[in-house]
Amino acid sequence: MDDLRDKYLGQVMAAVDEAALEQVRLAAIGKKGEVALKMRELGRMTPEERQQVGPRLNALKNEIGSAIAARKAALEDAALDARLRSEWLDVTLPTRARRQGTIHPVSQVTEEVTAIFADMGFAVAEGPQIETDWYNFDALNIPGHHPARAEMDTFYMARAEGDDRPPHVLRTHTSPVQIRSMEATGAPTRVICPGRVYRADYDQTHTPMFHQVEGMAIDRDISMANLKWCLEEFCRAFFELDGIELRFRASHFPFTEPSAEVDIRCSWEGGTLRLGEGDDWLEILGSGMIHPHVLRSGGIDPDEWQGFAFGMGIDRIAMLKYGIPDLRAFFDSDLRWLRHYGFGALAAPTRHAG
Ligand code: 2NM
Repeated sequence: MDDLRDKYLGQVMAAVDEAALEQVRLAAIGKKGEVALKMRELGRMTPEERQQVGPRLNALKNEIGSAIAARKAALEDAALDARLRSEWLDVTLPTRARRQGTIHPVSQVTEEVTAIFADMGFAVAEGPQIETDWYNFDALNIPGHHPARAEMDTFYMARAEGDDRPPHVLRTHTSPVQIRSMEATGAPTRVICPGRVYRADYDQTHTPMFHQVEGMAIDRDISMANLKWCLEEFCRAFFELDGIELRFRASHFPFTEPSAEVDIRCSWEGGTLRLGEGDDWLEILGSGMIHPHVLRSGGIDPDEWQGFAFGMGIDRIAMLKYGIPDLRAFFDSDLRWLRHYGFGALAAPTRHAG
C-alpha cells in the first residue's frame, strides 16, 4: 500500500501538464487502475482483513485524487502566471501623439465645388481615366489632324504587337465623361464631372496628373446669359466674395462655339493676390456654347437642344482660394505639407450665406 502511494504521488508531482496528469489518474484510480484492482482483491479476504484493508484503500484513492486535483490547480496557476508575464502591458506609459489624417485640399475643393453646383441643380458624373481616342478627341470635335491633339501632350497606351486599332489614351480632360453622360441620360441635363486628367507636362505650374471639373447644362433654350449667371454665382460662392467681377473674353475651343475664357478681377499689390479688387485679371475658367457636332456625338439633336459648358482646374482654384504657392507640392505626399494645408475631417464644404 505504501509502495502504491509513493509511486503515484511521485508521478502526480512529476506530471508537467494536464494530459500527463490524466494518464496518472487512469493508471492509479481509474476503473481499471491499480487501486481498483486491489479493491477487487477485497472479495477474497477474510472479513477481518477486509475491514482493515478496505478503508485504507479508500483513503489511498482519495489521497491520490486530491493530489491530482491540487497538481492540476497548480499547473493552471503556472500557465496563467506565464501568460500574464508574456502579455504584460505598462498602461502608465505616455500615449502616442495624436496622428489623425487630414482632407487633401483637392478633395476639399472638389467637395466645395460639388456642393455649390448641386445647389444649382447639377448632378455629378464620373467616368474612366483610360479612354478611347474617340471619346477623348473625335466626339469633342477634335479630329485626327487637329492641332489640339498635339498640343494636349497626350499619354498614349501601348497596344499589343500587331493590333492596329488606335491606342487608348489617358484622358486629357473630363469632357469624355460629359459625352458618356449625354449618351446615358439625353437632354435636358445638368452635370458636373470632377476628376483626374493627364497631360505630359511637368514644370512650376504643370503636373502630369491634375484635377479638373467640367460642367454642362443642356436644355431647349440655354444661352450664354445662363452661362454667365451660373459662373458668376459659382465664383461668388466659391471664393466667398460678394464683390467678385468676371470678364468674359472671346476665345476658341474645338468643342464650344462661341467660346469664352473667364478672368476674375484681382490685384497683386505687395506680392499678395487679392480677388475682387485691383486692375489685373486672372484667368480661371474656359467656357462656351457646346458645339453642335459635340451634341450630336452624345446622341443629342442640336436642332432641338443647346447647352453651355465650362471647365476649370481644381488644383489651380485650390491654390488661389487657400494661398498655396507651389502646385507640385500637391502630389508630393509630404506629411508636413498635408498637415499644414489639409482640412479637418469634419470641416464641411464652406458655403457662405450670401
Ligand atoms: C473647357 C472649356 C470650354 C467643355 C465642353 C464640354 C462638352 F463635353 F460638353 F462639350 N465639356 N467641357 C469645355 C468647354 C471645357 O475647359 C477649359
